[in-house]
Amino acid sequence: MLSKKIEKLLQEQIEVESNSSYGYLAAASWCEVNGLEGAAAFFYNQSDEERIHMLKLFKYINEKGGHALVPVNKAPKADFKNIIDLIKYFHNSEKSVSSSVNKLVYVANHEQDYTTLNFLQWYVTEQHEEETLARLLLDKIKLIGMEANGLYLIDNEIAKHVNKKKPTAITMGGGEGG
Ligand code: OFO
Repeated sequence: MLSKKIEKLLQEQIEVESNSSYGYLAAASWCEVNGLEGAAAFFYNQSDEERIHMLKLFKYINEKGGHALVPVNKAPKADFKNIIDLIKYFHNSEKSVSSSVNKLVYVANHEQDYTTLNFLQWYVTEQHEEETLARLLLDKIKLIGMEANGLYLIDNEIAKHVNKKKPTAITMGGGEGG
């Protein structure tokens, strides 16, 4: 059984992951309409991954006797000044997700809920990887700069980080129906 407090925090984390998923979907769409195909593929993939993070929380809450609820999403940011602005947004978003995961870890530890603590370790590792990736991309694209063919190189650089192991709308190909 989950304590009321832990269930509430896990439910809030569902919202956080869902908002990330929609935020990255909006980012993917912005990239696509701005001719950045590599970055679009990357953010479609990120969006799918965040949805999976959300679903893991659904399963966990329900398995522990709680009731996971579908969250109401905030309208995601749809417009960006440029690709650097977008990657900054990605980095800030990951930092904020990490803080909410850390808060959950703190409370689970305090309540001696070791099952939840164990479950959360996966999120801790994931956040470390995603924050590192966001910072790496930000450093690299600042280094490349947007002059001359910079935007083309940036797009290729981001495309290298699409996680091809997991199926997404992009890697599955479009227009194949349900
Ligand atoms: Fe959910 O992995 Fe980052 O945000």
